[in-house]
Amino acid sequence: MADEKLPSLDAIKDLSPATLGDTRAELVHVQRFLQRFGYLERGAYEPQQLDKPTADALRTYQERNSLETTGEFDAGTRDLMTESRCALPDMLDGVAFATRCAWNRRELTYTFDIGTNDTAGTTEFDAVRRALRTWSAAVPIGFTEVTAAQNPDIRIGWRPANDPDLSMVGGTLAHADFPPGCGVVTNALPKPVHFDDEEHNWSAGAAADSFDVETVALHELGHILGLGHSSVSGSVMFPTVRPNFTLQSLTADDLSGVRALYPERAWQRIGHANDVAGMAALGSKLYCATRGNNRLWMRDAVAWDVNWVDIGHANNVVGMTALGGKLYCATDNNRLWMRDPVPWEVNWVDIGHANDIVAMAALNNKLYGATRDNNLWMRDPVPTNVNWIDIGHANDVAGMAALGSKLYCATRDNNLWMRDAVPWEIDWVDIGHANDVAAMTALNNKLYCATRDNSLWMRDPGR
Ligand SMILES: [Ca+2]
Ligand SMILES: [Ca+2]
Ligand SMILES: [Ca+2]
Ligand SMILES: [Zn+2]
Ligand SMILES: [Zn+2]
Repeated sequence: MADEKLPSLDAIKDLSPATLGDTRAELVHVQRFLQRFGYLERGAYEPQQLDKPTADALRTYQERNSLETTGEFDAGTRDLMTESRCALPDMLDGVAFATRCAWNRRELTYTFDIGTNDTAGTTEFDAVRRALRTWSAAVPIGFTEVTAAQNPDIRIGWRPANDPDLSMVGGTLAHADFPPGCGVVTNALPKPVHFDDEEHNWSAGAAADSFDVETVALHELGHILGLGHSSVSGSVMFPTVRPNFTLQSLTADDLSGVRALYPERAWQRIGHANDVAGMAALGSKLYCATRGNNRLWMRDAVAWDVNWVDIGHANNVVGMTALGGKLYCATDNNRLWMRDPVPWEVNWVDIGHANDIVAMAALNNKLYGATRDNNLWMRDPVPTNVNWIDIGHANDVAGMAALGSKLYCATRDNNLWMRDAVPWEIDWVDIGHANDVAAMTALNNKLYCATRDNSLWMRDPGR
């Protein structure tokens, strides 16, 4: 993006009103402002004169920013133009845009480089981390902090005003860029989130003559996710910001924009599954145990309704999973059982205890169980009685599955959660909804669940 001919906001501030046909040297700064932020095409106007193209650009600027659309340089226009703002344009190629494009993945990484001495210690980084959490709480996007050596997607730091990738000289405070494929600063990674440390004071919270890091970071991270500037005054994505001010939560306008870019993954109904007490998946097959009649069933893991085939008994099941060519189930008498997944009746073998299980999953040679007392446990899938190890919490679980390196669970409050399958306590992240789940499993990069209304569903894993 060309940075020559930066507007002087001081020159704009001192400029008296101008109307169509007026010619004054300082008007060139108004024209440079309009050009810099996408309202006026380079070379398409007479410098220093409020000509027709300049009047049209003023009108567009006024309309977008809820000002009276006079097409003149008036006091209201002057006041807004001289407010501090984001360095990214409002329009591109003369076109206003609410969103640019989305990332083609939903797990992003970031790193910090240089902080600012305006704030104590690294409190500015904490403020940016809070802004990241605000966005990831609103849409199924995850941000993980990594080191600069780990190829981060986003690199965050403070810069001189004359920032080499996009100048922030003058009233512009910060800039970011749009996702790969629709960038205006760079299409390489990492994408920048840069704050001008030279010309502005930064603070954590509202402070006189200072800009709140979290407020500005929230705005810039909106660009990183693909949002453009909003014309809704008071929204996070509105391009201007005042000192001594905070806006640390998303408005309805911001939410509708970002949710259009990153919709929640939907469950697709793929058939029936009546009265399910436990579900597992192995090879290309789904297995389920049914409650009332204590039977075990098998069907193909295909995306349409097919019949379940009865392959034996499965009495009083409270949780089921499959691993390494075996089916496992926990029963309401606190026992754990194993059998081959063959399509005929065989006996289940008792391989130990499994107390108060509500759901089971299996991954990478480990069995996982969630219990009624809201704990999560892990044990080896050996045919002997071994101890389960407590690896954290799992509250109010209705169904559990494992896939890749992740555990998934559906809870009785109809949410779907994900965490790493690591042998220690970590938080579950909310990745959407899963209504009325009776049992859940996973296979070949899909999650499956049976619901209490006897339907079988499938969706993509992850956020
Ligand atoms: Ca600092
Ligand atoms: Ca600046
Ligand atoms: Ca500073
Ligand atoms: Zn911006
Ligand atoms: Zn930069």
